[in-house]
Amino acid sequence: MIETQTLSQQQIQLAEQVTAHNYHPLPVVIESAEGAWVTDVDGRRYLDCLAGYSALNFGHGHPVLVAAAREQIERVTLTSRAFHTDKLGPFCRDLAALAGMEVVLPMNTGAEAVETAIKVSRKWGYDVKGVAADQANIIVFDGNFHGRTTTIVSFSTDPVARDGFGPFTPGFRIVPYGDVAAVEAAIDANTVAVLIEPIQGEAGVLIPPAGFLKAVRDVCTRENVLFVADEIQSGLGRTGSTFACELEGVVPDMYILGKALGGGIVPVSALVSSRAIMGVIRPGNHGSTFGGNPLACAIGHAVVALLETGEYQARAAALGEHLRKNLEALIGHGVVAVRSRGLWAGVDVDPNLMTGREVCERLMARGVLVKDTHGSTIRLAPPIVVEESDLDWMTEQLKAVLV
Ligand code: IF1
Repeated sequence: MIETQTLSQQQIQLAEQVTAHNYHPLPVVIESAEGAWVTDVDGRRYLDCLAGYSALNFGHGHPVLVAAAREQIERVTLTSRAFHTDKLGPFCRDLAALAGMEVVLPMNTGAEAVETAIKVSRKWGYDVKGVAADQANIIVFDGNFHGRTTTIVSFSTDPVARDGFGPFTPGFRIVPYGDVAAVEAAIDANTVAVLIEPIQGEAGVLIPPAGFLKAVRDVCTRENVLFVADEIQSGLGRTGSTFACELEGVVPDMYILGKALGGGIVPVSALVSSRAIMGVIRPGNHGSTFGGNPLACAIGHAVVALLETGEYQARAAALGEHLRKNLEALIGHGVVAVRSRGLWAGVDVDPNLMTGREVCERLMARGVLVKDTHGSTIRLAPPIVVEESDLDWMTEQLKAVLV
């Protein structure tokens, strides 16, 4: 029977047999990619409008990033942090400068960097703020997505992500996203941090009300609570600025970065903060075999250099305006609402028409790869190297699917 199957079908069948079913991927099998486009094993091309959940902000195979990776692979790729390398200092110096901060703690995945932020916040609470041992609490938000470790899912409000994985880590207080009064009410003398996505990705590219982030920042300053921004998905050019916090004129106490920091080549994450805050971490308190490895640092350094020019942020802002106009023209034609910042859009499709999953399947048949979130919402986050004409073509495909 194998002969009658396409190469894609063969690969999907194999994967279904030998992998845990922790994902329900679209039935496309990608073999190669360049820029904003991918090619499947049967030779079909697709516009990648997910971009690895923003890990591919600079596109597939960016020549500068690939060159940095290739060069470093031939020198040295891993030493562990037991030794110094010539790549760690320059990367951390330039990343800290890009963020307007002083000190970097490099890790690998986003979830690890969030865990790192939780540990640093708690230790800061005990060592600096004077919270009694084991009494620290952290304020988080309804609809949050910060990763999948047991501590992080402890404060998830998504039953699919959380249920069945207890017992849970205590010390988190969940308040409604966008509600400053609720943040204020939840803070007490033991509160060490507010952990927040400046725009909620998984929740459907939810943008908080104007002034909300600023008001939370002010409350944190007044109450001596750390403002910790998870910019793993919103940061590094996606929204038309280096950080989404910038759009609201907010400077956090710590940035949590990941995804695009590794250029879509290797996992690179980091916590970026001040010397005063990061100083609570002493040798042996925290670490990782791979965090800060020379290959990761070489690639991360090249990513920071791309962002230093401002070119990608400006391009995301300009193309984002174009994308927004395109999508807003579909409101009333199968689209109910559009939320966007830069090249990052949540599109609510009329739930009577079809589910988000169906939209994704039909777009795939027309050569566009996107991902649904809950219900009838799809999210669009093409690589920033995408062409304006690609965005117009994608919009035509979406229109054809919805009509
Ligand atoms: C999955 C969502 C996107 C993140 C923020 C931390 C992490 C993420 C703001 C953890 C990760 C991912 C992971 C991916 C799906 C995905 C996602 F839909 F679930 F929310 F992108 F939109 N903070 N986001 O968005 O980073 O440990 O994965 O490196 O299936 O888990 P990680």
